[in-house]
Amino acid sequence: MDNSEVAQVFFEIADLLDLQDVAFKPVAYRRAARNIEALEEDLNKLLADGRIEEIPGVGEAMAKKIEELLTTGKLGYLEKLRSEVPAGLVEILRVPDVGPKTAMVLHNDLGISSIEELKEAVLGHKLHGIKGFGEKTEERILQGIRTLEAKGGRTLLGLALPVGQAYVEYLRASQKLDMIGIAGSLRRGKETVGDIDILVGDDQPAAVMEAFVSYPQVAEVLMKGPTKSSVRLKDGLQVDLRAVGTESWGAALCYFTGSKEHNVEMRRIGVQKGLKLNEYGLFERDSGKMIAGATEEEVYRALGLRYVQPELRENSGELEAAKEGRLPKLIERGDIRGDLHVHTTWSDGFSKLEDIVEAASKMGHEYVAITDHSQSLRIAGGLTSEKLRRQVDAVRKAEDSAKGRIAVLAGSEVDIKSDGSLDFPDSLLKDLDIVIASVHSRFKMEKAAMTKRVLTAVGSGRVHVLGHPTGRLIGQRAPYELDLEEVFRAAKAAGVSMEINSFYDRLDLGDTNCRLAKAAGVTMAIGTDAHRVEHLEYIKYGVITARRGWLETKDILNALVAKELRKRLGGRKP
Ligand code: DGT
Ligand code: CA
Ligand code: CA
Ligand code: ZN
Repeated sequence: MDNSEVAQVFFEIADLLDLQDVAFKPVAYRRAARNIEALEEDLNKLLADGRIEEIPGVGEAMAKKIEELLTTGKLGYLEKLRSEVPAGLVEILRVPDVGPKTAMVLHNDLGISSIEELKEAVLGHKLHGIKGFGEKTEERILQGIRTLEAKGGRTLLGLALPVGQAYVEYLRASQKLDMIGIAGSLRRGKETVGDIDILVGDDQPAAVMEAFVSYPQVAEVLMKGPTKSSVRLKDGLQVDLRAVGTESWGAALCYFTGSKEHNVEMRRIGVQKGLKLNEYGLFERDSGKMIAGATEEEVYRALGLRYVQPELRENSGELEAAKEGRLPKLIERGDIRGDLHVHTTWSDGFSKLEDIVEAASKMGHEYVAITDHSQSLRIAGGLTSEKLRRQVDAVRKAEDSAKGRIAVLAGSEVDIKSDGSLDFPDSLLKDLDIVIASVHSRFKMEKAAMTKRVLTAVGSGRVHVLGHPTGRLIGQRAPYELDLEEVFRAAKAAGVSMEINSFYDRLDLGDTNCRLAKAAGVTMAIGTDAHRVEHLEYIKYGVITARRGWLETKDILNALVAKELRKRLGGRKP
């Protein structure tokens, strides 16, 4: 067992004691757990030296428990506590606003011992009768359950990244740091993250730790140590900070970027070469001499590998590719020349067409496609044929007003109806510069029917892009039943691109499916699905997703210059 595992056990003990309404002890266990997490040294080493009781807050009784955990990997006391408290009650504590007291009342009065049962009771208004519980409490608990379900305890990339970047900028500026950056799953660009990890290279990090816990957004300091601290922000996000010596910056950045699986494979490659890799550096096994560690690049090089971009570090073939020099040259934000999916006040957007065009031009786009909804999608203000005709004129005018600064494509995000037909007649679609076809209704069709529906649209000869191809909303709505492989095959044959919808609750296609689509020879179109000017920036999340899908410039439709794009879009329309 390592330090963090022992700390986890102590946290669990504290929860279990809370549920038994034991006084004082939970606080003591939590304090000890935090101190263990903050330790510099390995507990196993402290045990060997007989120094366990030197840990602040750890007395004789706790020291014995730590020893039992380290030597046997188990703890009798924990097992006893677990047997005394109904399984599931600990889980209920994860619901925001439900503390141990509430959990015990719910259990004793209503026999509730799982989140599932709690939800049922709340929906059935069973909490009403209990003293101290009212409608408000029910509402709050239900809200809490929903939040928990939606995120699975994780936060969307698009919500976490700005928070992490602002935190890093605050530390960089106030502490004059050059070695600072985001690590963990956030650096890898995963669609959701468990927490935010920040790494600092600094030989005297005391002031950095102080500044970290003093950040105005901090709600609670979970732990503060000389090289490690951890906070919870007001919005609920947890942020971990680690500081390492400057000579270890690269090795530590590798280590704390992960993924864990990538790290394991890196260490294995090291072992084969007689080397030892950890967060402090790369060392010769026999002499202990440090041979790399100041930069990530030198760590990879010393292992005989090309540099692996963070988005690829999932142990899904990137290390073999790095060894053989066949890593992809990943698409970058700067390679993207325009946005292919934008809504305006003509349908359900909040920004005017003219403002979108202006903003897109300002951010450096060579083109922007205006793609409002089609007539069937009434709740989203879908355009009638006649209104779309008028919008095309407005788009041409907006382009003229831009005086060559930006090309404006007249398009539509046209509904794929349940029989696979498109929501506008051919005669209208053929006059548009770009057509995105999307499913927005009847999500629950069976796989065969849904696949046929989508294939009909893909094969219509009128469609350039299949919009948000799986329909999933991260943490909220599962993808619809669809044979994606068959869709990819048809798309390749018809020259239809798959969208990477960049809105951070969609990211659709996601990373894995991007990779599959590329393997099937399909190109991707990155679009923001912006509904207001500010959303245009979300293109970055589409780019990150594309990178996680191993995509290169040639795989991306909107990496083409305007002229080439027009040729490609026009070329395949009959
Ligand atoms: P998350 O936060 O669940 O989205 O995922 P990560 O990957 O950010 O994981 P996190 O925050 O627990 O740890 C950050 C990185 O630190 C992780 O990607 C790899 C490294 N790391 C953490 N714990 C371990 C460990 O026990 N073994 C190894 N090899 N690496 C670890
Ligand atoms: Ca993390
Ligand atoms: Ca972490
Ligand atoms: Zn849509």
